[in-house]
Amino acid sequence: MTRRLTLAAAQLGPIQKAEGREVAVGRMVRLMETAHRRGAEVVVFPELALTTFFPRWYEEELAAADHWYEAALPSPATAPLFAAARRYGIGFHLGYAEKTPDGRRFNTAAYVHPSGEVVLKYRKVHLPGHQEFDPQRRVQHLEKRYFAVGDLGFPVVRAPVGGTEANIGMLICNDRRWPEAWRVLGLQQVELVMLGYNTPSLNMENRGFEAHHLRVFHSHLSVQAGCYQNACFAAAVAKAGTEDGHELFSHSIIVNPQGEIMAQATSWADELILADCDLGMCELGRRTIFDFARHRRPEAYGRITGQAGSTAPPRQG
Ligand code: CDT
Repeated sequence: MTRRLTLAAAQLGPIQKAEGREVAVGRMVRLMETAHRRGAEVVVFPELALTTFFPRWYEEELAAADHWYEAALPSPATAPLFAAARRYGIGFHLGYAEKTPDGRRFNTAAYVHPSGEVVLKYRKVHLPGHQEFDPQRRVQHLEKRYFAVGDLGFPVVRAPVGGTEANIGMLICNDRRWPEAWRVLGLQQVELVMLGYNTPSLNMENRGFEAHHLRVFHSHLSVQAGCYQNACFAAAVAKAGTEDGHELFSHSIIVNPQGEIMAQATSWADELILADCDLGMCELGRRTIFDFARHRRPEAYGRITGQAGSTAPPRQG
């Protein structure tokens, strides 16, 4: 069955530390207007889209970082996005830092229907980086300091998107590198994965050389494999460019259930890419090579949930 959706990935260029949310939100509203003119029904914005990638900045006291978080959605700062969604009849995905009323902090994404209803919320599970200041690193990556591990699992909901309905799910940045996360979505027949990222162009850990061109390759490899192996579409959307001297790569993509790239950003700035997605394409993989009910062997996968770290096999002889 043909179910068409015109999907837009709204890549953002850099947001500097000194820039307020109104700068980012103004740029995002302009992207939504362009998306509307070009016929998009859903717009996907990146991870932590409202501010600079603040986990690169160390604060001794967590409270000193509170100004990076949203206490509610919509908040006064994000209200113009909700108004634009209503005006243009477009649903949008937004990545943001969430502080709950009871003081917990999450790296969160929400999908908002044009009516303003938050239809789906996801809190990032795979938090990369470290908790304490690391003097060995060239740039800090303090997600484990600023966020708790997401407590919502990997939810999928059937939601109205554009003129149709789709099974939608989300991953956030580092999650895209973990096949387990994709498979939990695939087991719920996800059809569209919305995914934002902030990924440094260079490995900043200073623990060995990683060829620079492989950074983008690994990102695309993960998203294309995730889509193919779980028979779904994805919009993987960057915040890109140089934020206060620190470079994030771009290369946002929309991928189909065959793992093919349908559209790719070419700049390191605000840029809209679109693809016409036939959600019916998800059925082929789901009914054939990735018919999970026929072919999966969960009885052989115990280690996947039984242990986190790898262990070496015992020595023979
Ligand atoms: N934001 C985010 O998750 N970025 C990570 C960078 C890893 S380096 C600590 C990523 O996987 O792209």
